[in-house]
Amino acid sequence: MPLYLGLDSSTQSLTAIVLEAGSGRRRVVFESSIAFDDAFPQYGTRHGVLPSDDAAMAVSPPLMWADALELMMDRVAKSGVDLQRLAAVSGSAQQHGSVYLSAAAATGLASLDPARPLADQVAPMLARKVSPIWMDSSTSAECAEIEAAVGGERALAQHTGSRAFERFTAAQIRKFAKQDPGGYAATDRVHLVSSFLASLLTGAHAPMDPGDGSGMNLMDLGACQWWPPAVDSTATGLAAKLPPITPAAASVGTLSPYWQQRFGFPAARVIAWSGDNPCSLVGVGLVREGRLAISLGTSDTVFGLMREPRVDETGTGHVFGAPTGDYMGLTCFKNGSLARERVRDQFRLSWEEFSGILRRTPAGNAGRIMLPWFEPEITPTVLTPGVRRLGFTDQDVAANVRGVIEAQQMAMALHSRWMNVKIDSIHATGGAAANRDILQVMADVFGATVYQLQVGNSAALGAALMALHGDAAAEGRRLPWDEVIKEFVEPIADSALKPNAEHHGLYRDLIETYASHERKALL
Ligand code: XUL
Repeated sequence: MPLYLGLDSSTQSLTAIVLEAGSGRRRVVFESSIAFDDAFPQYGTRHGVLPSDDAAMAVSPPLMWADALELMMDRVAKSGVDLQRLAAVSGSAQQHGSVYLSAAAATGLASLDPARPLADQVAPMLARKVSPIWMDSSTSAECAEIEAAVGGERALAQHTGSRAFERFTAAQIRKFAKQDPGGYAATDRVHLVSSFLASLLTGAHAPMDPGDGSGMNLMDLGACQWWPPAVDSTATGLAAKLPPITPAAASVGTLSPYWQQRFGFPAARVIAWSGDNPCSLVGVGLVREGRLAISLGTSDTVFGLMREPRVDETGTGHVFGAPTGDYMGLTCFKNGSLARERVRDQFRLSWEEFSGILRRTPAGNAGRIMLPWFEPEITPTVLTPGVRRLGFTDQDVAANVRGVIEAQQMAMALHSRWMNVKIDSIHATGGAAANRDILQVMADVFGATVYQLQVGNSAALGAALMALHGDAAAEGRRLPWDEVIKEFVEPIADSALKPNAEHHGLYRDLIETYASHERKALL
């Protein structure tokens, strides 16, 4: 019975899931995570990011991701799973982050020495030591320049699925080319985190998939190819530095001799990696239109599958490619776990105490509203952070706990209206989805039934399921996505949280108040 490995390189950790899938048996046989800060203190990251005095800057060391990949492959090899049954590997990575490789990479990747650690051999291939990641918001000038050059934000959004966003790769590449022309000239290939890690597995430059490619402001959504006006407006000579785009979940090679000789892996197929949100779409079972998923992680994201690429007229959301070959709408909020943890830590609460407060306090927080911008925010764009508390102080424990949770849920409901998805149910995922008191607020705000999923690591699970789908496709078998996810993506029995009609009515009004405070705060 074949095995499928899914990896997820997120902001803070690398997770692996191995699935066994054959006739009559489908189950997870291995699951493990490595937290970057703990496993690799030598890089000095905090929550996976290098500390910076500038709140707008966020970069991470790509060598740390290579180190984690090697450590995880070692763990998988030693886990007791029968490696020879491993048919395919795929992966997920935090979106938008870019890795800059020099011309040395083409030969370097193909000749990795199995006697030596990976990161030591990747170091000489880097044209830039750090990778700007999705938390970076330092590129407003570049966003404006790119939009102006392609004919405005609408033109960019119509073609690439998003207006220019600070964290999207085009603006990041442009900033690098402006600030370090030498480093940019020495760059032979710009990878995303996903295609970089896939390249390390195959021992050759891997292509990108449309799901992650659409997080760059460079890809034409309809054609799933680079859009020349955006590419040419971003930086000189960029077209020659971008990898090709491959269809979603296509086979891009096999595990290179490095992995075979160093850890005893077979030449398993490597299926194109994608971004964590496209992977989560599959990992939470959104292979059909009509449901919404909400991931409560480092970032909070709300997303749904779309058959057609409907672009957000309000300019807050994104349209990405989906692993199924469809599209997905997504809105991303930076103040996710970090904001929840800030409130919890300020009052020295345990999560149990935090939940207890949610249970004891009335829905609607007596009309009090928080704008939870502890960090610079992506949706709406808030470059200078600052929490606004309307009707309470920063010392009021109960008002702050309820305030942050209600604010996050109302912001998600408000800024996902553009997707026009009829929401009857929500699949909740990510670390904080374990907290049923937070999910009850979600159900009440959205007026929809919320389900918890069995697997917390939806992006890694999605990647393993992409490996399963891609492997079948490469062998000429068309496996419908409903079949792919069967038994792996089931909501937890009895996990359904139904909305309270009275509370929902209250939130319907409060959202309009929230929206008007948000508008005023942004003036
Ligand atoms: C999505 C986004 C984040 C990252 C987090 O646009 O920026 O969700 O993908 O990993």
